[in-house]
Amino acid sequence: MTDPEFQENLKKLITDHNKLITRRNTKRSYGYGIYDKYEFPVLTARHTPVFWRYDLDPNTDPHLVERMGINATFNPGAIELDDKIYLCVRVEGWDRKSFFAIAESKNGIDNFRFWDKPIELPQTEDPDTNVYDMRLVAHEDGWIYGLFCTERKDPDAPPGDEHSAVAQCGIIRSKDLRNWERLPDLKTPSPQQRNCVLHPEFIEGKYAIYTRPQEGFIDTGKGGGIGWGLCDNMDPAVMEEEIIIDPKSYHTINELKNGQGPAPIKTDKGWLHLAHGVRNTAAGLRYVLYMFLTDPKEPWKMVRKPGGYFMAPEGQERVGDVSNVVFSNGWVKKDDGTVLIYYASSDTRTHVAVSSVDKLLDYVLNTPEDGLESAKCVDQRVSMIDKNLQIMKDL
Ligand code: M1P
Repeated sequence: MTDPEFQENLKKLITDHNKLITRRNTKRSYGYGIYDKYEFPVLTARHTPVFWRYDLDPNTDPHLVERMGINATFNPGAIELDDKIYLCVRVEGWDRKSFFAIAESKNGIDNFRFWDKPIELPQTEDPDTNVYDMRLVAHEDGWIYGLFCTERKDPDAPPGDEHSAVAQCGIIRSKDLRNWERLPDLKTPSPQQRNCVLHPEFIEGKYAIYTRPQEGFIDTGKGGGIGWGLCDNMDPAVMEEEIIIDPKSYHTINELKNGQGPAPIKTDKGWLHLAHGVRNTAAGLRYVLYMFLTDPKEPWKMVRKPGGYFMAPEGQERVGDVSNVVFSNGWVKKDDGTVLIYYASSDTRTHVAVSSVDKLLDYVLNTPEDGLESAKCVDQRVSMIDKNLQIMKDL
């Protein structure tokens, strides 16, 4: 005979969860004219199914405690298939291990629902300790690829060092997001890699991959910028040469390191890129998003890069497990030119911001480039102020 209190609590858990995942999302703010943010995060730890977290058997979980809690749902890869938006979410358990799970929604703004089970990621001979930050790409070869970061303990870490790891780019591919084939990890000239992203088209008949080389696990050393290289195949993917297409740079939003976000969007003016830039502060690292445009035929060549950030954490976004962070590795361009930008705040939750290719191109092409010196930045501002004062006089 089941305890009535258990039944009551279980019913409440399920009702509350349903209410949360079916809640309507509404536009929140005037996002500086470039994008609209939304009132609620599209995914939080509480959006994960109740049956992922609780053991619903009253014999083994009589007090209905959360047996295997979820800590965060963030940094999703994104793709549109058959008129639905799918996010491949970095889900992190209370045990600090991340894994991937697919959540789907019809409008991409609300009503995201996780599939019943997380992805059971096939392993290579060298098991992953932790996996995160999937970039989903429908490549012109017909496969959907997922490039992600795989982390394993550094075999050369001195005794007592339980922190150092080796980060590399893991690769999976699928036709339906359900059945995944694991390929060997990407090989590059760099000892460590994070933020690797497959370019959606062949370049010179080869696979092209954005990288983020780094010398150590934390310290990027001479690396730390957005890299680029070509591979003959994906199975295995071997990159002989790697160049830096967007380096880190002194006293900018990416002076410590940066990384490609999702795969770039193709436009008639070139490839639109979203990336993250990191700087150090007395309060710790600050992650913001920025954009740039590269050449339509030679996507490794920078065409234009506005100065400063495109998006920074605001309000509740500033607080979380790793505060003062916004990060994006997923966006979707719809047929009508709308762009759904999925970004996570403070390594805790996932949000959506909505823009369009036209607005993003306007932002990238017409926002002043970084003046790199205060006086030059004042010049840029004063020239706009002068123009505006004239306009205001004529009003
Ligand atoms: O904690 C902030 C981010 O840190 C890493 O990004 P990067 O490799 O550029 O430093 C990643 O672990 C990312 O998942 C995380 O959001």
